[in-house]
Amino acid sequence: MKTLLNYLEESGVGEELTHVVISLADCVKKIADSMDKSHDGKAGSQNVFGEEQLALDLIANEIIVYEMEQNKHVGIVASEEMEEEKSVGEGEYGVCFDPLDGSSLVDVNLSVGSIFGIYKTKTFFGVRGDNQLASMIAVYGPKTTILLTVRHGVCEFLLRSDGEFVLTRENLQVGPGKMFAPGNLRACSKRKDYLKLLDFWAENNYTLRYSGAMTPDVAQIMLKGKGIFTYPGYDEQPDGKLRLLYECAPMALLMEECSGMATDGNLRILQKDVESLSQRTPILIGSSEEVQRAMDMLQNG
Ligand code: FDP
Repeated sequence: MKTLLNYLEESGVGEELTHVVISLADCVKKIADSMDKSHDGKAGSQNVFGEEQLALDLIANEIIVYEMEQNKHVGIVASEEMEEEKSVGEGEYGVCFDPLDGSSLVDVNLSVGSIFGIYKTKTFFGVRGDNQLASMIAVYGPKTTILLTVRHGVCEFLLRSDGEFVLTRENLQVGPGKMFAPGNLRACSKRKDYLKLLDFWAENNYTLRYSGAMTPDVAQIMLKGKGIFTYPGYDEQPDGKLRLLYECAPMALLMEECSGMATDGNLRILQKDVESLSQRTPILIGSSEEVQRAMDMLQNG
């Protein structure tokens, strides 16, 4: 079976980017290991031995920052768990990440994820998703998997029990099909257009698949090859909740590499400039057919 390293070597992306992706895959292994059965994911809780635990999202953050400090090709990191970007060395690569997306679901044992965007940059201010050299998400569920793009399509890798990531699916494609994952339903109380879109999905026999964590919700669209995930804004929260740099831009690159679309309702997510690290954006992401329909039916994301 082809390993992640075999795949990267064959893809011709070069030794440096290969090294960065492999370091991130090592982080995913360590994060998966930290989700031991006694951990409920919350800070201040104790494990079965009565030891104090850090929240899992902080542990995941520490794992990634440490690994990136060890990688000579990485110069800067930014994390949803940190207020500022952090210099980690002299390398040319910048890695941004949400270390544990959906962390509020750990205690109820639903799937969660990690999200990574890889750039060649010394700062994340002013970058746009289109500048990413690669992006990757990890899903921690019944299996630990990675979906990766180095801009040659999207592949899935499975973490085997021997610690090796092996290629399980390649050239993922997203096309027509009736599946929806509707985030931020609170917006319906203020937005009749979003309620109308929901009615459309319900009346037309779409399958509802929504877990409450964006990473597994968007991963399933790429793996099932159909569907849409939405997280629009509304007047109290005009840009919604999801972060452009840490969540939406890496997901958007993956989705476009699967022939899908990702937009804020007006602009491709990948064309949006990062003006602040915590910048939020509405997002409609999935198959071109479904995203186009949502854009037509919604006023602005
Ligand atoms: P979480 O807060 O649990 O980390 O961005 C975070 C996120 O989860 C997404 O994974 C998820 O899709 C979204 O928030 C859920 O938002 P709501 O709380 O509005 O349902």
